[in-house]
Amino acid sequence: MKNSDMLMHIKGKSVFIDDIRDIANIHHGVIFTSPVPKGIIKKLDVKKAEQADGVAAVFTYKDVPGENQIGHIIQDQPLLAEDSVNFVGDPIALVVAETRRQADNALKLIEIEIEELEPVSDPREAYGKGELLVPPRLMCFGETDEVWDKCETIVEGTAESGAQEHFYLETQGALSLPIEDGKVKVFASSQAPGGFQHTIAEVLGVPMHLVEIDIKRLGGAFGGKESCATWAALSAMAAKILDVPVKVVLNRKEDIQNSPKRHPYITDYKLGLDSEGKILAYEVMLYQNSGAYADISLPVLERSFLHAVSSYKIPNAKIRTAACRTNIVPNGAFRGFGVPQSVFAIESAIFKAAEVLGLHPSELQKKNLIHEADPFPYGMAAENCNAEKCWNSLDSKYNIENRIEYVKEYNEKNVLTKKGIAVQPVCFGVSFTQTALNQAGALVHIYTDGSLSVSTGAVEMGQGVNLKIAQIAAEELSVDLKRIKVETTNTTRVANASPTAASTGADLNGMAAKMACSELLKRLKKVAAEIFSVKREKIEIRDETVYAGGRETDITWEKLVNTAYWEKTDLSCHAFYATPLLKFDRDKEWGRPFAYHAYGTSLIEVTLDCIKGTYKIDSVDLVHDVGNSINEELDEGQIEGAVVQALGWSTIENMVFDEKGNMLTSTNSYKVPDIKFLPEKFNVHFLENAPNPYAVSNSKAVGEPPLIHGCGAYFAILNALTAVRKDKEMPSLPLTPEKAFMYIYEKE
Ligand code: LUZ
Ligand code: MOS
Repeated sequence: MKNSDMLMHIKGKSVFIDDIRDIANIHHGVIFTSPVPKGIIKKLDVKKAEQADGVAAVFTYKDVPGENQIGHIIQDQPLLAEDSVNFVGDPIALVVAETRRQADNALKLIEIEIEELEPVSDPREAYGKGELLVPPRLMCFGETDEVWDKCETIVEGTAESGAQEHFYLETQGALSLPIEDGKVKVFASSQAPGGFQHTIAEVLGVPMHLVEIDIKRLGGAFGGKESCATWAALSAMAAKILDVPVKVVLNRKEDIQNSPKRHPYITDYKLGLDSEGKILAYEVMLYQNSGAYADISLPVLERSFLHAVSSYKIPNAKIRTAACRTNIVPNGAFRGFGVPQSVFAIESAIFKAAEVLGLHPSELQKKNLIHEADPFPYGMAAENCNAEKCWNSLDSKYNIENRIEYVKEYNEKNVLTKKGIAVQPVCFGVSFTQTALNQAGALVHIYTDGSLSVSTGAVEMGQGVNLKIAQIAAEELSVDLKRIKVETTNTTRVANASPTAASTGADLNGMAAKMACSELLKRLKKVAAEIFSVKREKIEIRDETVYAGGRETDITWEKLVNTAYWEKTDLSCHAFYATPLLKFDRDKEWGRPFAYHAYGTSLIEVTLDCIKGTYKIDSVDLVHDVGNSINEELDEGQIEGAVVQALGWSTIENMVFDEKGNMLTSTNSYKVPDIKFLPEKFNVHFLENAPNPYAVSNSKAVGEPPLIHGCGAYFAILNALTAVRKDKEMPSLPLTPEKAFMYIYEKE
């Protein structure tokens, strides 16, 4: 079953924000941003810009009608800078003109004087200066301090990972229309209709009902459109004040420089094992480079915190986190949401321990996998634990030991090239860690011709959530998929929607849609029961036909719907779903933050060119746990896409900042995996017979969990590098060909 938008995408007929053009009097906004990482604004003069050709207005913070604030977790981020700037790209003014080019030209006429202050770009340095968003968090599980004496092997080290750019095809943007009576309608490229509506209403100083957000689809998001409402808020503000439609769409360079990235982390770890290779204790400190403002950094860090032990059973753990404020772009959500950084830390520790013990890391990984009923450090026990099932399934298909043996033999025989191999287990908790966000609404209409319209809070961003929701609705009602239209995501139809995030889009909104359909089905059955004078329980609807007492009748779906209408039946239904059982106590760092976990195991093999330091990813073989898949083609696509995104993060996607925090990376220097970079062999298998009782249709969330597989690429390359020499410290991630080259050649 193909993604319903696919044909339109290919023909170029799908509509994204910047495709909406034929609106009378549309104006274009361009943002004037800070050229320095940190400073005090001494003078700002926009007069010349205001008088430039085609310019309708130049807005500064003084023009903001409501609150000049977009921080939604910590109120620390002005929409437009007042007296200080805190990163290169911090918005200072908005120029609105009749064309984008005129706005660009006027931008150059803005005069500014800034007194530069000493910026911080390193999270450890920020930590030292007390520049923290909130006090550090600490989770203690077991008796970590007491068991170090009992450990046979102890390794310590630092793992450092870099930023990542989302590189969605559609850049950030919004188009706002003034509607009568002070209302604005905002078409936004946003994962968070409810959140953006809230922020924009505050910025405009109006009640939320005067802001309508409407979202057709996004050209990719990956978390990058989950939190920061800057662009939508600016377009809404300009539209409201000028009473004209205003579009603010970033070009690629602006998008890379000014929008949130995946957080760079520095992590200090200590791992202790007994004589059998069982992990006894783990201690880790995660320094998050949060950037200049809080954005959604704290939930990201909380997810890192909760995934510190990844897929492993660790009886004693001490986990610490610090959200460090620096002067780089405020970082935010990115598929995986803090988990990859935590996984990188513990896998680095395991890799190091394996080196000390002269083993392949997979021996330690396998020995320490989490099992059924083992507790995570936050108290929740692994339930329906598929960690070992995934490992064994992969092993039965690819014989992990043989593959490692083959690599060893290859490396004994070859000097110019070396192979490397890594196993990457996956264990990913599904649910928003802010428990209350695990809620969703759906509104379903049945029209008198039997066609249906489904609205939910889910945002389609290419992941196919609309198709999954349509499938769920069609199955619940036993009607043809073609009868169902999934509508735009609109705040007037579904209110207070959580962002489509945390991999929960289909879980939450699919369940709400199912519940609404189930209620409608009940009403229709009541009508049928009256026609045939039987009890409602005797009625069944199968493939658009009514069965009464097990017998087929001549009442079709269309006939039934029509009859129901004339019987004055309500053919619209709203339903609400909130994930049950969740609770988490942040004082004790204890509870059940997740509805369930998704598991997987992968095997990644690479070949390293020992002369050039370049490498090739030869193969990725993996087993991943999607429960009962709602749509296998979509799930396979999500798994492949997520894996490739993490292959990029681990290897070639290198965001470079100078020591002041200036981003040196732009469009021409940021390399994402292309088709040639992809592994020649890429085998994706679903874990079989693994229904999940905790989500709709026994499925499992698939958006983020499989991303973790790709982190194994770093360790596969490192495995090859250690076949060249063993006297070097682990390089930071991404392990670019440059770093591999230096690893091979650099004198100690
Ligand atoms: N967003 C969020 C997320 O607000 N909370 C989460 O726990 C989360 N997890 C993954 C991705 N986005
Ligand atoms: Mo969020 S990283 O969009 O799930």
